[in-house]
Amino acid sequence: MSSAEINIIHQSHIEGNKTIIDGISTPSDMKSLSDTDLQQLADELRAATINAVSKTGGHLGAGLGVVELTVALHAVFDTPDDKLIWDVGHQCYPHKILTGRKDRIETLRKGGGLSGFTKRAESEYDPFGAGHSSTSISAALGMSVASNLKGEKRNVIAVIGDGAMSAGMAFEAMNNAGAPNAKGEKNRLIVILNDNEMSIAPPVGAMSKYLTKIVSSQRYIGAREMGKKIVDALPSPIRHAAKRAEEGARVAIGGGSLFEEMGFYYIGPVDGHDLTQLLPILRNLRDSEDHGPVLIHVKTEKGKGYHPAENSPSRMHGVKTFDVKTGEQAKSTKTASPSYTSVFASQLIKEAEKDERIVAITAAMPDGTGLDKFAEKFPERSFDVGIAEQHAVTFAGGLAAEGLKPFCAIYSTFLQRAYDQLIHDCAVQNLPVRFMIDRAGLVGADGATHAGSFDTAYLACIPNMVLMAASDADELKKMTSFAAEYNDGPIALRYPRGESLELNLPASAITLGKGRVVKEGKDIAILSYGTRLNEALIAAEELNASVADMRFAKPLDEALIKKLAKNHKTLITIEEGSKGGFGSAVLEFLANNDLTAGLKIRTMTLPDHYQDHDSPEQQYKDAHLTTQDIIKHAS
Ligand SMILES: Cc1ncc(C[n+]2csc(CCOP(=O)(O)OP(=O)(O)O)c2C)c(N)n1
Repeated sequence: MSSAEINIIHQSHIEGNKTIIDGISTPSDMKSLSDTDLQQLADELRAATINAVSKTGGHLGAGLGVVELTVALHAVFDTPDDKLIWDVGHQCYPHKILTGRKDRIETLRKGGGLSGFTKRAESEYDPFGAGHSSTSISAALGMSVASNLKGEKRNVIAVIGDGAMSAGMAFEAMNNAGAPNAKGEKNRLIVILNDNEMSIAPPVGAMSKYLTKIVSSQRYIGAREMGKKIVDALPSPIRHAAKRAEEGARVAIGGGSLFEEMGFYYIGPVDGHDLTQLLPILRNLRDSEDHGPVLIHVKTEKGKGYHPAENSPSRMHGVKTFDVKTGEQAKSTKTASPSYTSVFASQLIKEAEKDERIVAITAAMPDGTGLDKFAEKFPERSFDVGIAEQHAVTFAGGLAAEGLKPFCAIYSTFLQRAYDQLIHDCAVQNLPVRFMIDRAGLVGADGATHAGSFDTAYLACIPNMVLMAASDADELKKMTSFAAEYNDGPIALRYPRGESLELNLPASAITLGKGRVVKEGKDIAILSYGTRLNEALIAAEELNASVADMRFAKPLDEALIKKLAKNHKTLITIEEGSKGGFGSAVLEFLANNDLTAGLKIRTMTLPDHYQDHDSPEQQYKDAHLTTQDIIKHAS
């Protein structure tokens, strides 16, 4: 669809011409539509999605790729009684439009508005919340088993991308789903593999190659036609003879055999933009009584139907607001300073130029972590392992065990997934893996599932770990450099999302476990760990307080804490992290060393609840981490 066509559809909507989408409040309104109407609905849904995201920003390409699939699934199945689970949830905007949220779609990712992912609290049509990838098959299997145990009959459908399919969890779930239960039966489950040959970046690894091979095999295309005829001709429910016939065709060409071997009934590849293929297959599955786990391999194109997104799927994966006609995204008005991500990446490149043992690892986020720049410079020393954080960390452990200096750059929220690998494979063996923890702290519009709240708390309790947090761009450079030098065990460095600050504080070298006093004052001392140093300094002007940039949460600068406790009446710790992190460590040290007598102590952390998506400014206010909040805590 060209931009002009999108505008025509959108314009006719604005001008009050009757469109089909106007009549759809929930999927039940789609049941009376003919297949031709459903095609028209898909075109309108695509235009509505593009127009909404052009105003809100957010995930674009993934949603456009599943417009027809979304229409087909809601037309055929009886949601919300049938359960539809979108993996990651970033492709669910068209689903939201069809499931009672059309009128609020332009509030996406804004404070008080719709979430950018699926969310149980938001709608009964979102039976399982997401944000992190590769959870859908496990959740769907759980729901399918629960239905069986409760004696209820329903369809449970997981839609998972080819990128998400590369993660260990997806395989664990398929391994479980493909095996018979205690009664010797397999659970009814439909997995739709949405293969658009893209993750955020081009997908990596053998799985991706395997899927490409299935789709591109000449022999298979012939068989696909045959498969389609058979599927079209299938009586409902699917009969064993027909099943065997189709299976024969599929086994002969080998397509999908990996899934077959895992106990799934493989159907595909199917053109995911062709309703004449999708609808009969889904209807047959819905009507068949006796199917176990089925995998439908659907081939789609990311950004489908919108040329700027088709041409640049990586750039249009997540977008700012944009001009529908040109696809041009909004530029920030002020002169932007470099992001913390790019400050880290540039420094790492400098370090790697000096030390050839430095290697870098990303789990499917080369752009997001800045390691795409590193890969341009050092392709052989750079590793994108796919959406596989657990593997990334243990792989880094292996590299470190052989004397290399791995920098494993993973967002705080995604590192949660590799917790055991971090302890068992790195820390217990004291292997010097460098964890570069991007997006540490609040993340604005991405909301609770993506907030980097917990890393300090979940890392500070691990023996052998060293934890640092950067308070500005200069500190991030120095700490990256320090991490490159430090070779005595695992070390983590946290830094936030967004544009970097330059606080222009006097130069001071980084020493293991040492903080620095950046302002001398009286009575009140603010101990800042990481990003809130600027707010602490502004508050300290008004309070005439001392400020320490503590730099390390582990090992703590005990001498400095002791000195500050002795010379002040009030100690305030502040960090952009959950309870149980830096502030707790300081409190524990003070209590265990009888340093609390006569001292007023306050710990400022993120709140003990999940913060929804909002502007960063509002999130800081809601978290009570602003300058004014520091002043209030002092009184
Ligand atoms: C555990 C985890 N790691 C990384 C991400 C970041 N992420 C969001 S979408 C995405 C790509 C998903 O690719 P795919 O499953 O193929 O879906 P597509 O966007 O192509 O539709 C990634 C890596 C995530 N959401 N969860």
